[in-house]
Amino acid sequence: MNETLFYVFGIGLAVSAVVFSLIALKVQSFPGKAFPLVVVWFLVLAGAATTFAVLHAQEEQEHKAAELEHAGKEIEKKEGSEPFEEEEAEQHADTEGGEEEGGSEAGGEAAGPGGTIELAADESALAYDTDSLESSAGEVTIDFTNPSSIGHDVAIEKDGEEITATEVITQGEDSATAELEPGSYTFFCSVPGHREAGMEGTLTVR
Ligand SMILES: [Cu+2]
Repeated sequence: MNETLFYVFGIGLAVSAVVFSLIALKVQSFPGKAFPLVVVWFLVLAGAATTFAVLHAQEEQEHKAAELEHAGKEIEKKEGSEPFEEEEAEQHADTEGGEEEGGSEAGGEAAGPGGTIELAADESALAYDTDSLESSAGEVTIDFTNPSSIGHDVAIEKDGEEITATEVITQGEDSATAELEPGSYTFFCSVPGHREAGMEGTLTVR
């Protein structure tokens, strides 16, 4: 609106200048007595054109300010939504990690570093030096020491099924190795009567 009025008064000003110049060229006495009127006419046109030019500039500034504000709000919206997306991504990653951990347990594969467990028999009694062993899953080796002259061994079983066992030895050492997945196993001495006498314990594989 202000832009249109600016052009109307601006063009009016230019046309007036040309028209008055032509009149002045043809009519020697012009402007003569009409001079104040011509001055007022130009002042009004110039003033109006300037006013609407300023109003138009203000309108443009307001328009730009509004655009900037709108853009700012969009940026705020985006910034506001980003943390949520990141949280979602983190939660998703956590879930995946949990699935992977669960998968290895349910998969039944002995994935892991495994390790070596030390176990010894008592020198005189029908007993081991512990009834509780622990290992990480994987290739697990049991290093068995028997300082007694009574023969002993170490066997590992799960759900009543023997997985591995050392030789029955006296005053010596032997080892047994097996791929073990996480779970609870039983270790025991297979020499008749020894397990019943107390030579057994629990091997926990994690
Ligand atoms: Cu034994």
